[in-house]
Amino acid sequence: MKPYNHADIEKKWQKYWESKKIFRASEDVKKKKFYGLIEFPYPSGDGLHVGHIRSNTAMDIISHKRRMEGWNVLYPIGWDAFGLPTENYAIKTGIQPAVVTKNNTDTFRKQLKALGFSFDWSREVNTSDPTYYKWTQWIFLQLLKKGLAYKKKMAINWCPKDLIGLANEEVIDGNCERCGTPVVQKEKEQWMLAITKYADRLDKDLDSVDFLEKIKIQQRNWIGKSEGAEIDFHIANSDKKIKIFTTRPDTLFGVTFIVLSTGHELAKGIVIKEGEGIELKGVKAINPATKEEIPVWIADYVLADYGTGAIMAVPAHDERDADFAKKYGLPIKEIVLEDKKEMTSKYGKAVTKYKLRDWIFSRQRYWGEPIPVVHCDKCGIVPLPEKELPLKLPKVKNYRPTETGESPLAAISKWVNTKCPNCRGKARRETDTMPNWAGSSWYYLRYTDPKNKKAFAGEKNLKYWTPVDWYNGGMEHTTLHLLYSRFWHKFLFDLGCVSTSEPYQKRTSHGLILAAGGVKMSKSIGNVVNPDSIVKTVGADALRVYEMFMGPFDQHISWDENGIVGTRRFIEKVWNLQQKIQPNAGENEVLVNKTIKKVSEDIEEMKFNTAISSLMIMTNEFEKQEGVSRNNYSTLIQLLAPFAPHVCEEIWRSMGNKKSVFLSVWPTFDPDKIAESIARIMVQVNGKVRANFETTPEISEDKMKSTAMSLPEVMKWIEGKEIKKVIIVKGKLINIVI
Ligand code: ANZ
Ligand code: ZN
Repeated sequence: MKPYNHADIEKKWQKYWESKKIFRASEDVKKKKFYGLIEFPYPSGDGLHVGHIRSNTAMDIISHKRRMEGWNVLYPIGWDAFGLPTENYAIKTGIQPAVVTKNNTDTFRKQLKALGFSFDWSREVNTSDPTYYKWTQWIFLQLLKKGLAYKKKMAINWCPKDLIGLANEEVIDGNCERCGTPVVQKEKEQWMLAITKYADRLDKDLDSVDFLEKIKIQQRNWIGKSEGAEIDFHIANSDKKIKIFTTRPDTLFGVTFIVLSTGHELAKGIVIKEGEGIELKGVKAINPATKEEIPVWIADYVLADYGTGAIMAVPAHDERDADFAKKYGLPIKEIVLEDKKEMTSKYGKAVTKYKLRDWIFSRQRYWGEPIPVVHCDKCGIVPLPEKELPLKLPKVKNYRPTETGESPLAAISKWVNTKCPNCRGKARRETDTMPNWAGSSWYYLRYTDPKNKKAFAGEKNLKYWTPVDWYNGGMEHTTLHLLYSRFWHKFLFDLGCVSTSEPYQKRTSHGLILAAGGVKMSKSIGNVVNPDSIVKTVGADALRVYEMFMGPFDQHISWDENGIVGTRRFIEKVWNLQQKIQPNAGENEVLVNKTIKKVSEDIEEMKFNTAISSLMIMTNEFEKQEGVSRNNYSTLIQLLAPFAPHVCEEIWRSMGNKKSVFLSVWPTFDPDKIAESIARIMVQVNGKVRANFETTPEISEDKMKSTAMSLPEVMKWIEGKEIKKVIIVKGKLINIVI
């Protein structure tokens, strides 16, 4: 047996897989398809982060398992390449962002390839490539046509020293990230996308998808659907009225005053101090239920852009109204609640409001998709004809936004001054660019047909691959990217371009990898782990296995150097077992069947750490045996292959197999072989079932007790409580009495 040389093995099989196109996906209608997706990386100058490796490996494992189960798998990769860091780097160095991006993607590609991910590299996309953003611009034009893209005066973050508009992420504690000057708000016309038109469907359709509950909750809260009523309060001695929004029409008899937001039209020109209120003197509103005249106040606890920007105050039932009433000596009236429905139909109109706001869709920056419209004095805003797409970014000398706050594109008169496509008269190009969320809103569609020149993707390919079957990504994208792309997808669905109304059937999320000590990895602290050096010293397989073993996948976890040493040793053990293969060794049926079951189920539930630990147990058991059957060892290699692809491919082939281990069939287990060896223990707290776990029927009472008490679902109930009694029915049930 050769010694385990990870460097040679890893290079060898990476080359082999690529040349044999093993992981290329095809639109094979005879096969069932699986589309697994990870969030494509932003190719920053820092190179690949160990966090990328964690999420990529997870979906790689799932993709491999699916392939071995006979599915036709698409696992694509690309670059979310427009964005601020690249642009800021260009400002600093003068190097063109396109060049910076090329260098960075080259580095990322090399790093990802060195980890052996089974991406279909032939489908690589890059959002900053004109052949890609042509279609981002095309989708924008469709939104414009349908009235879903519009211009509105909005406040932007403005640094009065640097004279530039700042993105939200460049404002740190209210100050400019570059110079520390307090940021002010500057009014500017912005492009907006009317995502609020889809608020109802974005909320409701969450019922039809398999997203983690916490993801659904976050999206629902963000959309903020609220069912209530609008009620008119007439102004005494005037034909004017104030429309309010309430979720509590049942409290109408307890209304003792009205509060307007500072942005309300009746409050125009009135300035108030933060946190304070002022009465709108000489104006009284009439409570439609009691006919009483009540005062009208202005205060900033009422938001201008929610509901109607005005409320009916019920200090007896609402805390903020109560605080306000006490502060300004306003009456508090106790009442009996009425029936909500009745009150709504008698005084108001039933309405649904959303917290969601329209999406600000322009930036005064260079490195983004140019918005494909021109401004004509005669015709107004005129979209570019589709045949003129892509509208390419011109080269500029200076990447800094201009001193008026316009994008650097505004300074290139040759590019800006153009002809109106409508009247052929003089016109100016739009100089705003799209935000970095544009290209990522539809990239998963482009993967299905990345080279298509006639459409963003062909109908057949879209129909075959969509929806994405499983999308894993960061929790931080729940209310931005994930929501934005659901919106675009629904819009494309309405246009008839895609055949499903949701882009992603399933969405899961990973925890972050932190530096040792639980702090964020950052260049300035110098605690960033460099994957390249780990791949070099212990190998990509050891790194992959470590990242899957380091802790529960959905939790944040700190880096631990020693852990890598441990996983490397595990891989060496598996390697050395080759010596133990004996033609006449017995089969360890119970262990093998149990491990197949455990690993198969754990992968589906993203419990990669426990899957690996059962493979470690299997390996240790094999080590103790006098010999290992070829059959049993093959199973170990197949189960481990998705985690540690290179070393398993090497072993598999040196066992005489002619084809890749990934073309072999995923092992299945025989339930009869393990039936008697598994017991499911119910865990009760005070007689109520709170959890259960699987074990062997022979488990000792002590072990039953300690296992039950260490389950998080149980700990929650017993923590800090005195345990009075523990009742055990061996092999069946444990009841903890507190
Ligand atoms: C009377 C009332 C009585 C209210 C009561 C609440 C409790 P959600 O669920 O968030 O939609 N509200 C309405 N518009 C507002 C605005 N622009 N700024 C701040 N508050 C506003 O909350 C709806 C409730 O928030 C509304 O119902 C209104 O106060 C207030 F016992 O009306 B309620
Ligand atoms: Zn014109």
